[in-house]
This record gives sequence, C-alpha cells and structure tokens, in this order.
Amino acid sequence: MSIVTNPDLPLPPPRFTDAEHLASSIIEKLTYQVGKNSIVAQPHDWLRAIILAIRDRIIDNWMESTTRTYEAGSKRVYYLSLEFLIGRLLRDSISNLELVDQINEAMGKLGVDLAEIAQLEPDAALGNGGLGRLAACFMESMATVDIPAYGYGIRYVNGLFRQEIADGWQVELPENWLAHGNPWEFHRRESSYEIYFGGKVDIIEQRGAEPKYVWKPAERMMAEAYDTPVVGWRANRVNTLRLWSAEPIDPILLDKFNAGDHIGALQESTKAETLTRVLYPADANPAGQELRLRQEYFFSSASLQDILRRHMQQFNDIKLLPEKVAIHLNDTHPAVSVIEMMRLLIDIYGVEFDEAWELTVATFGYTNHTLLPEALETWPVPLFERLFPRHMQLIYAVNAKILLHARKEAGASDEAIRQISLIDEGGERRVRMGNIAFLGSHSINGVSALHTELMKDTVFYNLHRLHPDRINNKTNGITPRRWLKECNPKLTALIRETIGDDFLDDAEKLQALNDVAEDSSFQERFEAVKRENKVRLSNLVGERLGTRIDPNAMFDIQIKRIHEYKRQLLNIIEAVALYDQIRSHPEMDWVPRVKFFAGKAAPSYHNAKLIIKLANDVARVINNDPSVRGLLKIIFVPNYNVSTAEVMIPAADLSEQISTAGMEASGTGNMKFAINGALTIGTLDGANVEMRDWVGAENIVIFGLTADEVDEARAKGHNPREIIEGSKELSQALSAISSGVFSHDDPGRYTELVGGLYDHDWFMVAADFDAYAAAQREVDAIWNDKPAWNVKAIRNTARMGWFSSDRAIREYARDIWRV
Ligand code: T68
Repeated sequence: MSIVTNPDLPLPPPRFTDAEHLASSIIEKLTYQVGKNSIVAQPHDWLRAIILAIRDRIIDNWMESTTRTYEAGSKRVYYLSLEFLIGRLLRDSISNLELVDQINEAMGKLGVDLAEIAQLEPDAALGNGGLGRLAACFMESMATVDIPAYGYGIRYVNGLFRQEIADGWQVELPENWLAHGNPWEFHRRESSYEIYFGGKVDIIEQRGAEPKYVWKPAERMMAEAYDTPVVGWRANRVNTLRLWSAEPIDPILLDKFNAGDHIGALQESTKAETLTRVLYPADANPAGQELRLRQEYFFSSASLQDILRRHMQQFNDIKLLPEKVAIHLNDTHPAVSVIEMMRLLIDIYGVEFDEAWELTVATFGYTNHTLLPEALETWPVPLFERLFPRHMQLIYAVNAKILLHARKEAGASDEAIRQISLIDEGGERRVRMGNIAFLGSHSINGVSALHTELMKDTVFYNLHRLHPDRINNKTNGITPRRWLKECNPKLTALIRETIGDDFLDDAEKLQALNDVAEDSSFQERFEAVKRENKVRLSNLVGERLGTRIDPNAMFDIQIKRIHEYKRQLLNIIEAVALYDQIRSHPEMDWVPRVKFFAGKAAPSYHNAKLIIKLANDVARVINNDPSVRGLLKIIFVPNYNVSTAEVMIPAADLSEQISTAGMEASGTGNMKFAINGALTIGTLDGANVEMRDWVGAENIVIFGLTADEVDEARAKGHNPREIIEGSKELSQALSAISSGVFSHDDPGRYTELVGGLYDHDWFMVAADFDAYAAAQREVDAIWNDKPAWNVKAIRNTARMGWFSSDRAIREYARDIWRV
C-alpha cells in the first residue's frame, strides 16, 4: 500500500507551547475529551486533560521522526523485551519537551497544583527490576541519541504486584495501573496479527523441490498493538513502544451461547484475556509454566510479523533484512523469536534453510543479564513440541547443522557437543533458550566488564570457544534525565548554576564539578541540597509509616529486589551487631544512622520473604528501644517502585551495593545513587568494579571477597562455622536472631535461616561479615569529617557521567546494531 497524499488537505492546527496555549489546550481536553468542566472536574480528570495536552505536543515530533526514518530508508532497531519498567511518564515528557516552565505557568493560570496531580499518575510497573528498568532507560536514550527504534513487549493488565506489609510480612495485591485508562497510548486495531498454538504440521511434497511444511494450529488468537510515544531529550526524536494485547478471534461463540452454554461461549475470550493479563513476578528464577512460554511466543511472533511486514512494505526484499533491521533480545525471554524468524522466512517468505539461518544470525543480537544457573530458561521438549510443532522441527534442523559444524569444523569434544546442543539431553529433555539465543545471534553481550568475562568462563564456556568473536561487553547505563534531572531538581539547579548546561546534553561534562569539589562554599550548598532531599524522604516516611526520623542522621539505603545473593541479610545482621555495640558502649561517639530497606520478593521465594519479615522484626525492636537514643533506626519502605526510588535515591548518603562477588551481573541502582552524590559501600561485583575505576578508589568503600576468592572458597569448601565462632560480633548477632530476640511470638522463626549460614553460607554472608562491619566503621569515620565526606560525594557526581545510558546505547549502535 502506498501513502496517498493530497496537497489540498488542511494541516492540523499547530500546537503552540507557550503557557497561554497550554492552559487553553488543557481546558479544551478537559471539556471535549474528558467531558467535564472545571467546576466538576476531579483530580483524575485534570490528570487526563494535562496528559492529552502534552501528548499532542509529542505527536508532531513523532510523525516527523517516523517520516524521516522512512524517507531516509534507515535501518531500524527493534528491542524485544518481556518487561518495560516505565514508571510515570508525565514529568519525564514535560521535561524532555522542555516545557517545565511553560506548564508551571499554565497550571498557575488554571489554579491547579501540578505536583499534586502528577502524583496521581500510576506507575507503569510492567517489569520486575533491573532488566525491565534498563529497557525503559534504553528506550529513552535511543530516542535521545536519534536512533530509529521500536520497543516491543506485552501490555499486561496487571503489572508487578503491589506490596503491603502486614505484621511485618509481605502481602501481594494486584496492581491495576489501567483503572483510570491510559491516556498515553494509542490502540492500533489495524496492526493486529494472528498467533497460533498447538496442532500439527502438514507436509506438502513438491515435485523436484524441498517439501513444504504447513502449520495447522489447534488454537488461534489475535495480537493487537497499543503504541506509546517515547520522547527523547529535547524531543530530538520520538520513538514507539508497541505493546501487544491478546484478543479472541471470536469474542463470543454464538452457537454455544444459543445452546445455553454461556460460559463455554466466552472460552476463547477468557483464554486470550488470560494470556496478557499478568506479569510473572519472578526475577532470576524462571516461572516455568506453560502460560509463560505462551506469553513469550505470543509477543515474539506478533513483533516479528510486524517487523517483516514493515520491512517488506518499504524494501520489498527479504535479503536486505540484516541491512535494514536489527532485532535485540533482552535476555532469553524472547529467544523463541530466533526460531519464529526461521519459520516465517522459510514457510511464508520462501527462503531456503541455510540462507534463512544466515539472515537470522546477522539480524539478531542478545543480551545476557544473569549467570545464576537456575535463571537460565529451558522448556521440556514435550511441552514445546505440543505448543509449537513446527518450531520443534526447525530446532532439530538447526541443531543438526550446528552440531555437525562444531564436530567437523571446530573439532568439538563429546562434552562440548553436549553443552552446545540446543537440547539438554541429561535427564528430562529440555530446549535450551540460552543456546538458541546465543547461536541465533551475531552478538552476545554481558552488562558489565566482570560479568562479560565470567560469561566466557561459565555459562557460555563451550559456545564461546565455538564462536570466540561473538561475546562482547556493554556496561549498563541509566538515563540522566530521569535519574538526575527530574528526580533531583535541586541538585540539577545547583550544577547548572555552577558549570552551565552542557552536562544536560553530555553527562560526562559533569566532570567540570571536579574543579569545585574542594571549594567549601560549594560543598555547603551541595550538602544543603542533600539535606532538603532527606527532609522530603523523612516526610514521606512520616506520612506512610508514621515513623519520625532525623534528617541529620546518615541515610544508608539498600533498595532492590530481595534476593539472597544481594545480601540484605548481611546488612540486617550488621544492624543487629551495631545495635549490640551501641548498647554495650553508650559512651562512644556513634554516628546516627537510618538504615532504609525497600524491595519486593518473588511470591514463591520463601527465604526472601523471611528476610523482609526479619527486617521488620528487627526494626520494631530497635526503633522502640530507648537505650538506642535514636542513634539507629531501621525503616522498611513498602511497595518499592520507580516512583519511590525517585524520592529515595536523591536522599541517600550511603548506597549499599553488597552482593556476593560474581553474582550481580551489573546493577544499575548503584549508578543512580552515585550520580546523585551518595557514597557507595560495595563489593567488587558487577559494575561496582568500573565505578571504582571512574570515581577513584578513595571515593568508594570496597570490602569483601572478590569473585575469584568466592569461587575458590566454594570449590575448596570454606568453613562458615569456624568463621562465625571466630567473630564475636557476628556470633552474638546471629544468636540473638536465631534465639528469638526479635521474634518473641515465634522464637524459632529464623533458626533455619541462620542455620544455613553455619552450614554452607553459599552467599558468603559469614565470610564477608567482618570486612563489611569494618568498612561500615570506615564510613562512620569519613562521615565525622564533613569536608572529606562532601569532597567524595561531589566527586561521585562529577565522575559518574560515563554511566549514562546514552553512552551504552551509542556502543550498542556502533558495535552490535550498526546503525
Ligand atoms: C538484572 N536482571 C541483573 N532480571 O540482576 C542486574 N530475570 O545485575 C542488571 O543490572 C540488570 O538485570 C540489567 O542488566 C534482572 O533484573 C530479571 O528481572 C528477570 C526477570 C524475569 C526472569 C528472569
């Protein structure tokens, strides 16, 4: 279909961006879109009207960006991710459009409090943690650095659960972010595709040619697109986030309905609705249920059909695919795309097998986000075969090609062949998604220098030896717009006043702050900003939890998913040890601290939930003990999400990045804290290693075993019992916890948790405890020397610019996508 343009058609009325026009636009939206006048309008009506007015201002740039890409025949990047942890969009959009002053003035005219209304916007929590948030930062950076890109994912009706804390325990409640509708999105009914499941494959023999295979599915449904514009900084470019929703082909089976089977009549509707209803809340351990595999295939197939349709419509040559299309797999969740691409190329576009494989490999790239062996996705062969019979055939065909090559050309050993195979034959046969993603991609990247090196030696040992040119590193980044400019307006204002605006376009320009790091008047202003942010957090804690905290205390914060490898437990045990010390030595000059925790646990992860309960149990006892004299407070902030992070991060003095070395692929929270002027206490894990290189070893507090030492201790079998018994502080803290000092109602609650430390201590909590406690006292000493602390804090902000996701995206564009 060609685009018909009629030069006589009127242009849409222009969308002016001065305060006057913005105010009148908002009133127009309120009246004609929401259908209310300002007298009866509820706060949510105002929110909708404001978003619609802002959205209009995005659309002009959106259309211009799309046209520009089309006319230039540019290559497009497609970022496939089962998660996009977006958070709120209003403030982000206003800021990236550079309309902050104008909108404030407009709201003044209307007499409506923007800050209050903006709070009503729900967080789009379509992700679990780091992986999903990275996808959101990358979308914003791709628009910023002017790369034509589409994000593809699922429009979950219920995103990540809402966490309530009841009697110290996590309770999961559904999060309904769409309750008031979603004014940002456009439902594109015309962009819909059929998605198949199950059934069988028919063979059509062709005289003198390869037989043709036709998939006869047992089930079919539709994928419908919902588009959200993604605005880059200064609105340079607006890209599209396209999320798929499952819809039935026949919403009501009328014959069933008429026969009185009213429930059966809705069966297809229910099936489709269920598919895109909820986000799986497990990070790090694969969900393993059939519905999850269906979600993965559903969005992969819809996205690939969409990509190929767009490609053929514009270029009409399937062979040009790698030249015009880069598809990126965010972890293995969309890895079935590799096989779906083979199916579409061969069965629909008539490409011959070997060529189809070449095109596929040249088009795909894959990012690995974890080394945890339990996180590597595999699916039972019988399940895969039942849902995707044609794909199973193609997997066997690809596997034969690869193993033959490995054996003949690369001289792989039997063991290497077993590891390279797309099928795990040890025990129940399973399809290995990691191997499919690796072998189907020309580039496989890790997310920090350390993680990438470890990938080569562990999970992808044999695959790396087969393709030594494929693994490369792309250290993660964060968008400085959301994670500095918008979440910390006071610091941003101070920086602009001091070094000008250059850093807004190039975060590495923050380096100019090094010149004023030693300047005492700048230090005072830097500290004053931090204090204001701490007051803001204190108020939030007061409102939400009714706990009073002192903004002059050191704010020590650990916020992230609750996981044993992230070692919230180490932090809690150290708090208990400190509590003992404060009580035994009241005469000493203790640094007042507030230790904050926040994070969600996977609902099925028993120990993680127990750690949440422990944090709350310990908090209750310590916070109510008058002998502590307010020197130590523990706060567990419920329902951690992007918006909570935006308040907590700017208020941190100390950032806890204390995972067992070798286990955190990168971390991105570590970067957000440091750029906002927090000092890091951390292990040499993930991106902490590179952060130390950038901020300087004197400006970060590193402790504990290295990844190699952890490896060695595990291999040799270390003796945690001996370690614990050799550390008075640790053994006292552990016996207090296990004997029920913090759990009178159930004294045995933590016996097993603590017992695990004595027995195996897999995460090296005992092994690292003394080093951690000593590092905390080192932190106290720096705190007591305010100028020294401030210099370090300022240098952190000054030197973290490299960790911008703009830099990360430029590297992906240059090395992987070649755009
Ligand atoms: C995180 N991974 C890494 N996984 O843990 C973190 N997993 O170190 C890294 O900084 C971040 O990715 C970005 O690279 C995750 O967040 C998941 O969320 C996840 C979700 C479902 C299944 C498995």
